[in-house]
Amino acid sequence: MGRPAHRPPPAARRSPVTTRLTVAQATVEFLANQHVERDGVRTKLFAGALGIFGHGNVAGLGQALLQDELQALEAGREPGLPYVLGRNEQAMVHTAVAYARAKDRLQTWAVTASVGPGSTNMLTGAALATINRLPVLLLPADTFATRSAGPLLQELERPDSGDVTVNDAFRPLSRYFDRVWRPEQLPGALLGAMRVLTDPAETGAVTVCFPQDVQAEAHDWDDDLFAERTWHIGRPLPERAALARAVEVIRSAKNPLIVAGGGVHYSGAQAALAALAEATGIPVGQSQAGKGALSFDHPQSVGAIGSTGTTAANALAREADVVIGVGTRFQDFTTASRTAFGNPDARFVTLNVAALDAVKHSAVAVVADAREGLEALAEALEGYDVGDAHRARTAELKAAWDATVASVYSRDASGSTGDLDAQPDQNQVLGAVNELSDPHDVVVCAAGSMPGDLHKLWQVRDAKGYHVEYGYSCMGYEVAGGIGVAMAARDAGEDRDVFVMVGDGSYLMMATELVTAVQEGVKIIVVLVQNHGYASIGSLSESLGSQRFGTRYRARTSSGRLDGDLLPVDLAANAASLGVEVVRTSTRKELEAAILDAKASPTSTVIHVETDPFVDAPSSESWWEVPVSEVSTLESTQRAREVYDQHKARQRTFLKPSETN
Ligand SMILES: Cc1ncc(C[n+]2csc(CCOP(=O)(O)OP(=O)(O)O)c2C)c(N)n1
Ligand SMILES: [Mg+2]
Repeated sequence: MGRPAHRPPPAARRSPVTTRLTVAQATVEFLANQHVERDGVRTKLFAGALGIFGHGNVAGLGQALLQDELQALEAGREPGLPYVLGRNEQAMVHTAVAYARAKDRLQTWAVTASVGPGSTNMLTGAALATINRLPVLLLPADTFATRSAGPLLQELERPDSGDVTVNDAFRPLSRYFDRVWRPEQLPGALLGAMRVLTDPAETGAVTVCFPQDVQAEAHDWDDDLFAERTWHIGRPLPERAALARAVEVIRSAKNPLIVAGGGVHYSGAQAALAALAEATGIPVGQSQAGKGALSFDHPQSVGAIGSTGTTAANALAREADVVIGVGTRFQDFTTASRTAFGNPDARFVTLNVAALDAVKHSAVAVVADAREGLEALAEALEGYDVGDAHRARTAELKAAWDATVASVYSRDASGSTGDLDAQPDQNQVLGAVNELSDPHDVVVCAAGSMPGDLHKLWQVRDAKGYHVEYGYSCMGYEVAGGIGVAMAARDAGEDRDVFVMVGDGSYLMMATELVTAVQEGVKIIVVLVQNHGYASIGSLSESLGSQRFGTRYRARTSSGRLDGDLLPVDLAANAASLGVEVVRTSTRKELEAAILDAKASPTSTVIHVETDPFVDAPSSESWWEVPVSEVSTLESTQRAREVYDQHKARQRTFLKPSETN
């Protein structure tokens, strides 16, 4: 008798081939087999796993990573998920995120931490990743799913709930959050995590929590879970009608300005941006994440924009009738707290892969990949030109700013360098590093006074040459992030020195990863700027009438205040104790020699520079909103409030729809 046609033949109903592994072993095996592809180039999604072990992951994921490493050694191949030991969980996330940024979000790391404080140490890193739209996979350990021995060491007990753990704090910071209570949930959790990590519009911190008993539990896994899998990173095309709306607004512009953000880099859209700017003459200002989208000497590049912008970009922003955002979040530093764009009738056209960003400021939104969008715009704008007058104005403003940079870098019009035996101020420190580094070297920074100064002054000559984390501006990112950038360059076979610019405050917050750099043989050059406290917050405090209160590292005196001598702190000795080369410099000549020596050295160096904290960078002719006390007994505060009110009056709402303007 024949088999009914609708019944599949027996072979297709075969039971799946399974392998018995722990949840942790299966996770490592799965992650090792994930790949990404964009523009025909395919790479592994995970460069490896950063981790610190403790109870919660030492026996689960720790055992799985050990097994992976030993099996690879035996087989004479690379581990599926190479393991790197970090020193602080927050720092490990910074390293992973910096790596992902340097790799244009095409590769990242998994980060494993022990239960409790090891895991919650990663919260700051999670926020940083999500805010900067950079992918990282966090694997916090969690309390027992079985609750067999609760409460555990480091377990949060709540009288109102039995299923909340400290890891629930990751939920608002993560773009995807899951917890694997049972082995059967693992495939869905991992696939969901990969989808978000590799989606350009959704990416950020992705958190999958692993209860420690579940990590060690065995299960028969369908082998298809471990098949090589490729996640294709999309380049969404602009919708035709949206493009037409954008083109109509841009064609009406007399003096438009482009604001380039990090999305230009992540999309690899630098050449498309340059082509559009050249063809139309539209000048390009850059956010912190977007800096380097055009080389500093490109005729249409007017450098940094906003609170820490150049006078060139900010003058053009004040006058612009159409502002074209490309891959930018329009954060307050970029918009000078919504005072940068001075024309009350300014209209916005925003190209962004994320709808969240594309619609900001009531823009005519084009939701698309930056490269695809720019190429489509260039084609549709054929024949449009800003005209000779606007091109000449751009060139004139740009030349004036370049002269300002040359003068604060201490190179006057005759090329004279000034007194090289003097103590450098911070502008001269940046100038020395800028001029003595190679074009393809990378400068890394995150918090303090240097990010703003770098944004204004640094002359970027290579698209990957500028890496300032200013979404979260997190003190402590610098050294850890520098290691991520250096590892990314190493893995890409690129010869780049990485200059980590770090203030004494940030250094004290987290210099721990210098040890990791030594362990891994990763070379970074740390320029440690010693100004005995918070120059940035000190000058902000002064401008707000708060008299630099609590911003100097000074001894407490009998007056009860922190106004005594400088503290007997020796950060150079501290760095040397962590195993790196250290050079102390107190003059510009010594600094320049140290930079060249550090470049020539194969290992990491910390260059300790004493600087004058009271020499500021040149003005941006801009503002940043930090509210000042409305009432106060202090005259300094009252005066600052008056200035605040004047600026505040210039702030715009951007509620007017650009389309109907
Ligand atoms: C983790 C963290 N804490 C606090 C701040 C607020 N903050 C921003 S800059 C700064 C001081 C930085 O001091 P330092 O690294 O010495 O740089 P400087 O201001 O002297 O250039 C502080 C406290 C921050 N950005 N990140
Ligand atoms: Mg300082």
